[in-house]
Amino acid sequence: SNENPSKRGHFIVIEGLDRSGKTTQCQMLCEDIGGLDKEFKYIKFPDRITPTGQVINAYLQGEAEHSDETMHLLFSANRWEAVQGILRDLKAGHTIVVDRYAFSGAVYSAAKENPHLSLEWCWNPDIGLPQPDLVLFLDISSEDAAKRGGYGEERYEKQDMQVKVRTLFKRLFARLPNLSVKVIDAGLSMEDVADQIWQAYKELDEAGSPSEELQVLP
Ligand code: NYM
Repeated sequence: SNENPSKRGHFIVIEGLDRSGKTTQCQMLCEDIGGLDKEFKYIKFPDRITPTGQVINAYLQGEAEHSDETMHLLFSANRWEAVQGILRDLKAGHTIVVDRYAFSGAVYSAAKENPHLSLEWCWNPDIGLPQPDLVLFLDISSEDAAKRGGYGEERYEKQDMQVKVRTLFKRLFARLPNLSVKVIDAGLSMEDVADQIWQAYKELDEAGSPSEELQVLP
């Protein structure tokens, strides 16, 4: 139970390419946090349930066509509509583990063959979203990711796209020097990746509670 209920929860994001093991690692991290008797919430973007999420889901599954710009802004809106809930939960002392966030949002769109979608343009609509206390980037080469039973059938799940996405993730993180990013080799075993994530979580937790006032994405 929470020793000091006035302290806000941690805001943790797990990012990575498709097939990097993000979702499994989010689940393992949540279980471990729950095992410490701490309250947590798991969020995944895109949230395919909301009205924007349903449009996104149809698009990803190839059932609907929309312009690249429209889709980009819908992915961003899908995060903006979650902000109040995130702030409320953090304030209530719950740690939030997020599966993909604004970083995926910027790099997947910027990886498209569309000169209008520069990394800068793609980052802009997410400026002002709550900034995570910690980003865990599960880094895996697209070759190793592809070996894991191959990509799925959704849009973007192609090797040439994944190569660009990986490069863009690194470029984006380099542009955000005040963001706490930990790069984890996702080519390691599931247990080893989970250990490194747990280590990073404990460092964050032991560093004392994060500043009460959440920063926003610059
Ligand atoms: N994706 C995800 C984007 O293109 N923009 C975004 O803002 C987000 C959050 O959606 N291939 C892409 C990355 C994935 C796809 O994500 C679905 P997931 O985690 O496979 O459900």
